[in-house]
Amino acid sequence: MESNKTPPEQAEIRRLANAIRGLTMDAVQTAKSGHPGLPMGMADAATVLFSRFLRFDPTDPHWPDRDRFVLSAGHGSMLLYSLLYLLGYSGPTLDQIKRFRQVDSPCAGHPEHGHLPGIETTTGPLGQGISNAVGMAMAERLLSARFGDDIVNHKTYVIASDGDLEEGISHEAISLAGHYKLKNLIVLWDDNNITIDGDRSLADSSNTIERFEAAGWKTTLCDGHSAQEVFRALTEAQSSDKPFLIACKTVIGFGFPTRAGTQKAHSDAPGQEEIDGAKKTLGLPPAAFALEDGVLEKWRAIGKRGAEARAAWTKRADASPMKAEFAATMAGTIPPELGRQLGELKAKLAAEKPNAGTRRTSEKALEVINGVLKTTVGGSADLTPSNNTKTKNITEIKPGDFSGRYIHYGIREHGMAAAMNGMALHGGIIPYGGTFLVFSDYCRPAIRLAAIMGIRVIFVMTHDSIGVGEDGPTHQPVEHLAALRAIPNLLVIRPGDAVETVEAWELALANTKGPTLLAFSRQDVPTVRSEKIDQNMSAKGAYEIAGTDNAKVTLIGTGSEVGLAMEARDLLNKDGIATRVVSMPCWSLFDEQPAAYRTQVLGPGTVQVAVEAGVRQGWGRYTGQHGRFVGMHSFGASGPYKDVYKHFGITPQAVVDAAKAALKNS
Ligand SMILES: Cc1ncc(C[n+]2csc(CCOP(=O)(O)OP(=O)(O)O)c2C)c(N)n1
Repeated sequence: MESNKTPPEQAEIRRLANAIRGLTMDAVQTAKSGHPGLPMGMADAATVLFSRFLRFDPTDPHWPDRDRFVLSAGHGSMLLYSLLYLLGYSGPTLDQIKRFRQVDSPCAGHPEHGHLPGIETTTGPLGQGISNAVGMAMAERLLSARFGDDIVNHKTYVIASDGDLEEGISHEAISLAGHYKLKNLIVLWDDNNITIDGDRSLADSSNTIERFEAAGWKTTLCDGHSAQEVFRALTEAQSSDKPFLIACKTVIGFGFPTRAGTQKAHSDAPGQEEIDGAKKTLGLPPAAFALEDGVLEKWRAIGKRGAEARAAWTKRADASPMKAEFAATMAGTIPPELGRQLGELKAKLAAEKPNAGTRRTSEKALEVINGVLKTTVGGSADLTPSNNTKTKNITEIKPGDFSGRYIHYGIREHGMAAAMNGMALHGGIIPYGGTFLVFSDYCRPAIRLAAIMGIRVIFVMTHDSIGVGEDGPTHQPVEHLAALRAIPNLLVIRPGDAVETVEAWELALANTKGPTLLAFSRQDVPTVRSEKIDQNMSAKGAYEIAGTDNAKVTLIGTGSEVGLAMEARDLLNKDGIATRVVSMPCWSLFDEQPAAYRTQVLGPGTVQVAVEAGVRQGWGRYTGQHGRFVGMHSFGASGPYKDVYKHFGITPQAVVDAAKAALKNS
């Protein structure tokens, strides 16, 4: 077994790395698509990392104290697939590698979390992986502070490309990591000077080393093809008191006779001639997918390196008095006690009937949640007093001090969202973080990835409509709810009052299969659910909140417009038009209900009028042919929020008029 202390021999590392190169070339050629350049360029550095430093055990890929490895440049996916195969993970098999990029293979175009053990996160959109890694490193520090170094003490390694570092999100991630002194984060930058269009100098002349240092990182340079140099750099990184960047000078497509060092190596099948030439230079057997004799055995032996460390860890963890707590933390279980306490809060709110912004009730719910759970880690992108995300019972995380549970993300919405994904992927943390709903656009790529991966991340988005008021159209979300509802596997919940707000939090915590976005109002809303009901009524997505016999009209509202619908109902009832109100906090949960339930809620034989201070898109399916929509048809306007509502005709009277018009036409 190779130890970390054994400096690598160049010839040996090259021989091992060439196996990655061979598999990559053949897989890309067979698929007639893919990206050989990065795996061939970074094969040597990755081999040093995996054979000397990375702590992992293919027989237990979910070992909680393993080092995390993130291939941020997901286009180089064959690097990861080759490594997982060579190291002896349960997948991919060689056959699956031969079917790289085919629908029946887990070796997807870009690494997909959940397709294979060892893929710690889904990457492909550049910049996301390195930003997830910041969250993973943060999660490790937080759990280490709670459970001790004996149980949690590992590193997060990243391979990042020029593209990763040119993306704006990398700025947010790098400065976050530097600020919080995430010393366990080590980035290997594939410094190959090549992007798709050509030389990096076409579009970028920034000094990457100085950029990282300015953000509070330590850095070093190395020849990414020199085993000794990479070993030296990684050794230096082990004892750093800051996050660490290793700039690995490499040649893209190392080994290709004509494409190496050029943008032609970046992607696409290189052609058989190029492959034959590369195999000859590298000393690889000419047959497709063939490895040099003895190389697979060598790699498999490397795959066994971590077994001892894992066994020792298991012994320590088993003997720890915190064993059960650690297991429950990593499993992310929610104790029944929380349900009981949230039930009490619901009952209290139903009795007290507060007239308050749902963001404020959200804080009340969070206070209960943070009191019972130790796994929640909150934060905000510099809108803490507005998002109401910091409860009194949790303290702030400070640079180098991870005893707290609240992160000041700074004005870094995108970095925050991606870091939250990283924390959820790491395990042991339920992250929630806030900004204004209008800035969900700044988080969207990370929200989308959370939805693809199916991870529990809770986005707290307050100021959820023109109810923002004076800040005006730039700050008033209009199309955002529609745009967010378009993301598959994202629960978008817009609770209508205090009681539904508690229910929304319950649903978000219970949703372990994907992210949840909670949209909360800035402005005060009345409590409509004043009856004590133990059941989580929001769980079905929509329900009748106010009924009547022989209804002619069904008003459907979400969020702050539920109260408005209730006012309209009073007016209609006064006019002798029997009207019921449906609260619809979550479309996608409603869509999952049996047809009979949906029909009954939407009110067969009534006309439907939906009211939401957002755009109409999508509402047609609930309001039907004769139904109406009262909402926004343009961007908002600056003014006191009540005036803005009036200005855009989102009023109880407008709803009444719409209902009467709909009845006339039906
Ligand atoms: C957000 C995002 N934009 C664009 C792309 C398309 N793309 C894939 S790789 C790449 C850049 C290639 O340059 P580099 O990152 O240096 O990788 P290398 O050529 O060294 O493999 C681009 C623009 C992407 N994957 N993600």
